[in-house]
Amino acid sequence: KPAAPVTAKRSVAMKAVSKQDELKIQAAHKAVEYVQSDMVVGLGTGSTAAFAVERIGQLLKEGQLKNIIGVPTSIRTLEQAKALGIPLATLDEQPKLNVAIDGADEVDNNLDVVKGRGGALLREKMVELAADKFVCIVDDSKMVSGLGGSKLAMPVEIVQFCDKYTLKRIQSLPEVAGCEAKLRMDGDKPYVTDNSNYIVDLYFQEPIKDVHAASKAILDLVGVVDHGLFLNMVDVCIIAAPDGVKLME
Ligand code: ABF
Repeated sequence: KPAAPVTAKRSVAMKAVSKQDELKIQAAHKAVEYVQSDMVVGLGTGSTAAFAVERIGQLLKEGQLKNIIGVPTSIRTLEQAKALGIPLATLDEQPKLNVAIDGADEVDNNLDVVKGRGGALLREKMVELAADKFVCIVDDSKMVSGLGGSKLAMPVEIVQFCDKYTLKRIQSLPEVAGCEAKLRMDGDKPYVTDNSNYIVDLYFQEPIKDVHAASKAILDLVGVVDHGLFLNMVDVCIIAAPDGVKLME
């Protein structure tokens, strides 16, 4: 008998679930349909991905999935998956994944996405690039006509050494002209990623004109580790909206 879905009333978190969380749960559960027994699965980070991790844990517990190995994209997700009893590995041990499931901050019509507002962009990109299929899960609030268009942050992970220098170099790139760059803070200290790096958040007034040029120019700067533009990476995007769940491939 198929497992009962985790609904608003039955979320493991057992907290009041908002309408938006309901959509995230729907997208997450649809994505977990791509997971079959004996698969190595990339486990994303963020509130939407957490519902997928929770679902995988539930199906494993109920015996409907067997022999899954999860590759977490952050320490947060590692801890969640561990608590759910999902067997885990690193990319060193499992360099080839069948599927990875993760959320996003912005998705455009080409299925190019911005990720990393949760700070896990580097591990997410490494894990998701190693997967045969990357399934991106979002509610419809994440859809944009051009990346950068939500006016929220596009993150860039940088080394700590001379962070102000690197921030200025990013901000003065013609490929991201007009953006405002801010060092991400955690209280009165810079936010530190799982990889002991800092994050510079870029804020755009208009969508980025050429995301491929921006991606290359940012990555070419020494001192930059990676950025939140995930281009040509998503195989399937599951978008949950009040009128139903849509798939884009
Ligand atoms: C991860 O979580 C990130 O890449 C992205 O920044 C964030 C999305 O979080 P949420 O699902 O909570 O909106 O997928």
